[in-house]
Formats: sequence, C-alpha cells, structure tokens
Amino acid sequence: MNKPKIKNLTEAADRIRLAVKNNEKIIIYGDSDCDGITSTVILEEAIKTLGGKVDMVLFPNREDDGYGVNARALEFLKNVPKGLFITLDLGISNQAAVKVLNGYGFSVIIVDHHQILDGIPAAEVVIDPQQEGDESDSKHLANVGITFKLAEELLLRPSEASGEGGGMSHNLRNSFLELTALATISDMVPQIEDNKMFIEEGLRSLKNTFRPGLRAFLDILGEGEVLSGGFYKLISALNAAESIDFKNESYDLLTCSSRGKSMELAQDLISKTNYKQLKIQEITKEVERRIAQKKDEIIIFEGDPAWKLLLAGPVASIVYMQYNKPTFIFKKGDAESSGSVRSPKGMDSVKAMKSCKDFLITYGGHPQASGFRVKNENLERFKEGLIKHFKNLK
Ligand SMILES: [Mn+2]
Repeated sequence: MNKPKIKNLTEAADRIRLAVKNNEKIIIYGDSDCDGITSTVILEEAIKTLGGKVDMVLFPNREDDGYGVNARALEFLKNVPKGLFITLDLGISNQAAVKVLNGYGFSVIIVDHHQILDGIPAAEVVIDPQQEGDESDSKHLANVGITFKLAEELLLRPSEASGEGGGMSHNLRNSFLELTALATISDMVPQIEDNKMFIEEGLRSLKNTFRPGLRAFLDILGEGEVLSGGFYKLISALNAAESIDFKNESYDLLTCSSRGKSMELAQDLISKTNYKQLKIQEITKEVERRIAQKKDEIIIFEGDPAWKLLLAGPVASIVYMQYNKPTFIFKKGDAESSGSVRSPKGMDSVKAMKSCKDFLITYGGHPQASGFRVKNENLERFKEGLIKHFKNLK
C-alpha cells in the first residue's frame, strides 16, 4: 500500500495554484543555506512553469539579523504589497512572526522540516513532516526533498493559466533532481529511501546539466573531479554566500542564464569558500586550545566576539566529531550571543535546549544539528542547564 502523502502537501499546492490563478503577489522567503536556496529555486521555477510568477524572493542575513523570519524582515514586509508569503526551510518556530504577517494581511504557507517546539504557527497551510498527524514516510527529507514533492504536486494537473503541467517534463525533473541531490547531501540527512533516489538520480543528471550556474562549477572545478566525489566543493561554495539586503549570491548564480556572469559568480563563491575554510581551521584550533584544560567537562561550550556566526556550524561539526561531545560554538555579541550546535547520535540537542528554554531567546533545529540565541547574562546558566541535562542522560 502506498504511504500517505506529506500532510498538507495537496493543500499547499492548491493554495499556490489559486494564487497564480488570481494573480496574487507571491513572496518566497527561504533560508540562506544550500537547502533553503535550492528549495527557493525549485519552487519559483515550478510556479513559473504553471504560468505564474514570484514577485519577490528574500533571504535573511543570519549573521546580523538572526535565523528565520526575523525582526528586520517584518519591518521590511510592512511596506510591500500583500499576497501569498511562502517560507522554505524555516518558519516552523516563528509563531510570533507569523501572527505579525497575518496582521499585515499576508496569507502564509510554511514549508519546513525542522523540529516542532511549542506548537505550530497559525499559518494558512503548514507543511512539516515532523508535525503531528503527518503519516508520510518523509520524516528525514531535507527541505529541498519536500519542495521537490511540492513541485510534483503543483505540476500534477494542467494549469488553467498556461495549459502546462500534467506532470513534470523529463528535463525539468532532472534539473530539479540535480538541486535536490546537492542540498540533500548538504543538509546531512540520512541517505536512505527517497533521499538515496534523489542523490543517485540527481548526481547522474549533473554532468549534463542545463543550468549555467552548475555548468560553471563543473568547468572551474573540473567535471571529472566534481562527479567523482568533488561535489562537496560545489556544495560548500553554494553555502559560502552571505545574504545581504535579502539577496543571496548562490541564488543569483543558480538562476543566472548568462554563461559569462555564471563563471564570475561561481569563481567568487569558490574564493569565498576557500577563505572560509581557512577561518574555520583557525577557530577550530582556538577551540581545541581552550578545551585542552577542560577535559572533564561533558559538553563543549565556547564563544568569542571575533568569531563569525556563519562559521560556528562548520567548526562545531569538526569539533564534536573529534571529541564525541555535544558542542556549542557561538559568536558573542554586545548583549546577545548566537551559536550553532552539533551533537553525537543519541544526545538530542534540541531536547537539551528545551530543558533550558527559560534562559534562551530562541532555539531550534534537528536533534544532531541546531542553533540558539541567548542573552549574555544567561550564558553561564544556559551552560549549567545543559551540563545538568546531559549528566542526567548518562
Ligand atoms: Mn534544511
């Protein structure tokens, strides 16, 4: 028997089709990493194939403004024409922000795959395979995998606007699979079931890609090298873009139709990722120097005003694997600190932070990879709470 579809997948597709039919403004707000960016590209191209158009595509500056639908985004959205607002790879923890958006007059669709914390936002449609009542076998999809299925659902029936649809064309499907493969790998979700299929089919299609942005990477990095496992370089380049004024360079690259401009953008992203790698090594060394004196502590909890938040995740990834301890790496700001968490299997970092949520401004993510924001005056209490939580697990 077929497993049920992702909860609300059909509802979201119907609502998007209605928006296209009625010429509503459509805004996509995607996360600024490979998963969020590729999700955005796929959904926008699916909507175009339907004969519709996306009026605005926005990405948050995580470093300066915070993860998710942040205060700066709400300020900006106050003054734009209202319509359908779709979040990709974020939004499930933005209950307060969704209330504000509803108040502005937006219809909100959330498409996310992160864990549900305290209930779900009051959006018109919420897709998140982690939510209650979702009986699908899609619990371990990256957001891009969910978006791929949403695109399939959208293009299932011929569109009234364009007469197109009735299934995805072979070329469009392959093009979406290429992006889905890259972001599924990037998001480090288990490579099983649908994820395995996405990766195999997507990487197979990559060498014949029609997308100038991906072609440019193959040309610069070397096609043979990329296809024999070097796609990690490509993925880290796509993750190296920072979003400034809600724009993102990787998105620009993946949607660029000019070959010359694509080569320029790809080269720039590769330089950025090389520089980023150097910085990651520097910070990792500093963390290792500091924890050499703290061998008895059961977690790693280090921060610094000079560290970039964008690098906290990659540093935490290296350190936790080396020491097999829950690892919290943060940028210490003037009044608040923001950080990334990586945790060994069986040690749920989201649950751990939930046990200290009174000290936190926000937190969320996946059991093994998550993030947080905390007032500096609560840093010590937060750390003690975490230690207590993980000690009780033993
Ligand atoms: Mn994701």
